[in-house]
Amino acid sequence: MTDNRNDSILARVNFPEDIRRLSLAELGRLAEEIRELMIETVSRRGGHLASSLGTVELTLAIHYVFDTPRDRLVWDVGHQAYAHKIITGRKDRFGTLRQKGGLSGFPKREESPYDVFNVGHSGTSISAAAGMAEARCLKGEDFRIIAVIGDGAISAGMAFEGLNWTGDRRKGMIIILNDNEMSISPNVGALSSYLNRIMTGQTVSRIRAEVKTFLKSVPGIGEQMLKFSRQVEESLKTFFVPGAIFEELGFTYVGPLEGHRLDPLIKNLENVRQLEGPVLVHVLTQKGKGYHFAENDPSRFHGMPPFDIDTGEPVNGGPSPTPPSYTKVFGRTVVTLAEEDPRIVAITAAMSEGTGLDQFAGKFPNRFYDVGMAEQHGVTFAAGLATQGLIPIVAIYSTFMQRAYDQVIHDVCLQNLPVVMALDRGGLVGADGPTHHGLFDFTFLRTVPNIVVMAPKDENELQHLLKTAVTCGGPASLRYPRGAGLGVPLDEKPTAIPVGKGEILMDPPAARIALAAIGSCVYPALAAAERLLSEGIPVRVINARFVKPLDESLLCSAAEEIGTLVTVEENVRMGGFGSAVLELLAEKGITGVRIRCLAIPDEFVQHATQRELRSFYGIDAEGIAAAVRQMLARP
Ligand SMILES: Cc1ncc(C[n+]2csc(CCOP(=O)(O)OP(=O)(O)O)c2C)c(N)n1
Repeated sequence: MTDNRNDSILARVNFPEDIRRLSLAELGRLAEEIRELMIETVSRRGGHLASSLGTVELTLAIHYVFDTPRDRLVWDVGHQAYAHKIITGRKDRFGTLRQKGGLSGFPKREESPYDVFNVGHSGTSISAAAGMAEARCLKGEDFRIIAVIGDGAISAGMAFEGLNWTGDRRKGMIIILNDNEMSISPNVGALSSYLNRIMTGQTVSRIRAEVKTFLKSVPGIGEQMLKFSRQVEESLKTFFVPGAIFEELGFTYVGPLEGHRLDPLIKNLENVRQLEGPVLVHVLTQKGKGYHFAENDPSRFHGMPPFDIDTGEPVNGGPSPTPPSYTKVFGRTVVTLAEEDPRIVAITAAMSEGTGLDQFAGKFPNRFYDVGMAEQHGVTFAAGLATQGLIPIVAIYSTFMQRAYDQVIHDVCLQNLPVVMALDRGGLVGADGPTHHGLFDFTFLRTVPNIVVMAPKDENELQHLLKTAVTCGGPASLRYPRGAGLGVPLDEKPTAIPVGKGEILMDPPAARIALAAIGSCVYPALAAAERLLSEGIPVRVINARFVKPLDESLLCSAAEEIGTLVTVEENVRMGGFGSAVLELLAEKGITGVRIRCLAIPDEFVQHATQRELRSFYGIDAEGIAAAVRQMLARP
């Protein structure tokens, strides 16, 4: 490994103070060695490679110039912070990246004093840094604050809110805009186009051309003024400055700087370090820099499963071609439904591949909207579309839908608009950890009037519930898990299932217990029931399908007939499906029923594989069977 070579620079580097002793040439070599370590590790462990490859020099330059951790370095999203981890005391543990008990894939305060703010969702860095700036002032302290935000993340509403505040408060703070023109896919939006014009120098040239045309058009004195303006062009520089938009908001704009040239980057940051007030440093980087497969296909290498370094192709542990993932089946079904119904439109918040909407985008470009990393805008935008008779499907990961909760309540449900919320990555997502698990959506959605809340047991039912969602005439949410489907046969045509209708999947005579499961827990419940039956314990298995409205008669009759009920879900226990069943039984006055709710307890779930986590929380077949045995063993 790089680290063990005799001439390795990385071997000598553990903390930022070590890099502050290096020459420029050594820093350059260190950057290469860090890249090698990142590529080698991510090829084994999977992770966010392309973004981290793009920020190696920037990371080195920041730690070289600033006195971290005394100076506070705040990352946005945090998927680009691998080099930061490597040079802040975690090099030796880097091989445990995203493994159970190992390093998190994101900055995490519990992990290191160099990680000053936990992160995973976008757009938080400016507000967090602004809070630190106010605290510094109140406490009479003196340190610098640097927020690093991508050109994708800065399109989040929250980032704009942070800019608006920071520019006005005028507290010293440095925002580094890491501009690689990419979100996961190529970036979208007016700000992105603006940054692109700055980068290519078009803004400066356009303003110059416009001024020239204007001066020429002034009769008589125009030509003279033009000559004069050339003479004073130096002093007019402020009018031509790129990044004027940030200057107008109260920032000193510096850039655009080349993000892979250490010498000028360091010199510029040293100058920036001396500036007062809010500063925005615009740095141009290349996503995937230094690994040609990632440079050529940065979207694919944004988040990679383990891969072969020589071919750039996923190896075992990567997504297998069969069975198709839930995401894929979702994407295909949206296309099928849209072919039948021209009112269907689809929206993503910068995740067209991740949500499977890329198929739809290719087929119906005019009915597809990528709103950027702007979930709140996406949901209200969908509501607007729905008021005009369209049926929007908003595909957003469960965890990111948390951002748009008020929009779901106030803009969609209050007006009872037919907006479909397709929540991919519902439940435990695995290695991305606590910022990314989708464990709250049953709870936060089922409390909102008008909405139908569903989860399919497999990829075939996903098709049918999606059809149910687009035909139910009001707000609907549909959540499904990360990863491959179960390989069940897929019906040719999606068919709507009556709203609120669950099903009984297994009903042996003299059942001693009823297992009511939903979504990804249905098959594990079935497997548990089969195991229990073979031990002489007959179990009724219910696929609830709907968290809201519940299939009241199915659940109440199971409780009354059998008297012992276990609910199973991949959601927090509080307020989830099990809670809904408890509320139902209480409301119906059904007493004397023994109930247990298997779900995620009141804690944040750390990173590990989905399998490890399901086992740990007792919602896999084994855990469910054990819970049933335990329940029946008690008098
Ligand atoms: C609120 C939210 N929405 C979506 C995502 C998923 N996501 C992670 S990184 C990313 C793109 C980030 O682009 P940018 O900020 O430009 O950083 P880059 O990867 O290009 O360095 C997206 C969409 C997220 N982390 N948070």
